[in-house]
Amino acid sequence: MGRLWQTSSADCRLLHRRNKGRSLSLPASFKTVILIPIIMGQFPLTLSSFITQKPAAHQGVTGELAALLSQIGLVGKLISQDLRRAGLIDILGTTGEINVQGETVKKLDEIANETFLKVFHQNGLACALASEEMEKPVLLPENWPQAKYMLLFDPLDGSSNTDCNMPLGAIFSVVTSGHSDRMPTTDDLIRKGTEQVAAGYLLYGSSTMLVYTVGRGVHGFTLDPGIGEYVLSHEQIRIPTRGKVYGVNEGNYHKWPGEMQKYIDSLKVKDTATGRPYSVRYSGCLVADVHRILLGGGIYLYPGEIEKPEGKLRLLYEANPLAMVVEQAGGKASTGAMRILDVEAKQLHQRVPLIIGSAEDVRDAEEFIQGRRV
Ligand code: FDP
Repeated sequence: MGRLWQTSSADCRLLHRRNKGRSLSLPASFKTVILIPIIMGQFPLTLSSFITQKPAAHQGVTGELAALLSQIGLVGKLISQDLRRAGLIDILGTTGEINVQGETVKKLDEIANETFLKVFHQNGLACALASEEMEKPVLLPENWPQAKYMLLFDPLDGSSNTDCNMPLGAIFSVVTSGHSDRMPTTDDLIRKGTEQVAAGYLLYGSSTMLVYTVGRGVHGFTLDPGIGEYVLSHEQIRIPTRGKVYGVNEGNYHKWPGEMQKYIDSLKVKDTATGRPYSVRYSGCLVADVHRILLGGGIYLYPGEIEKPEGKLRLLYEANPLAMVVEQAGGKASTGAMRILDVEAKQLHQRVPLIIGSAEDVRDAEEFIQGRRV
């Protein structure tokens, strides 16, 4: 099968001509998944073939970075397999532990974290790993200096959705170690969003998707379970400049500053020019909510609160990678006061307010939050 994926479209046409009129003794699934797209001229582009066949979209991407992205894909395959059977194999519920964020650890949080660690221990592609689930990063001196990349991730985003079969995700950010003369330390992982070399997410929804950017646009791949490969389904995603949807946990309304309340109130007022009132869509999974907005436009907010101005979401492995993806698709990501990617990172598990989505919607929100609009 590996060879067949490398077949050029000319080869495919030849294959089709040769077999015209003859019935192929191949399983039905093989014909549907592989031959029909070939014959119809829609040869599916897998993740690895996309990276090699679209050099313009991947300029500066080294072989190791391409391999790293495909290993994130492997993590996605392994975790989605667990998620599909989660209700049957006693991996739902909590472990009884509390993580570094003060949150209850779900069994699936632990499994997802372990999966990232095992895959990246084994492949030797990263010299440091940091995760939402671990107070301190895992440094891998055995991989250094060959591996220059460091990976930061939220292994299972939207954990409150685990027990009710709702969407989940994982978010990742890739930075280079920055020093060729010494092994990186924890401090080397604490970097500004603008220093990311790649970022993206896995979405476990009705299908599993890998969406990433290496700083030259955003591409989305859907896992085809029939062939176990990620196939290009969304090339060069562009976010609409304005949407009709907002996503926010409105149960927190009375905890927000007045300016934030006014912005959310404004979204409910009829206005034909901007398409208001907007609809609310909030799943409790940041990846799923941002993915919807990336494709259809609109705004996602997890704002700061009067008692907790830093908000809930983490800068290094949630806000920064999603900000890079959304900006690369033509959108904006802001704290309300400044661009997310310019926020000075001071701590590994630093929190930050996040307002992300269509450029015009984020601009409106900033104007309200900064008191320039009432
Ligand atoms: P969770 O803690 O459940 O893993 O990562 C934080 C996050 O999920 C986001 O995925 C989600 O959007 C948000 O928290 C949900 O928080 P609220 O329950 O406070 O709305």
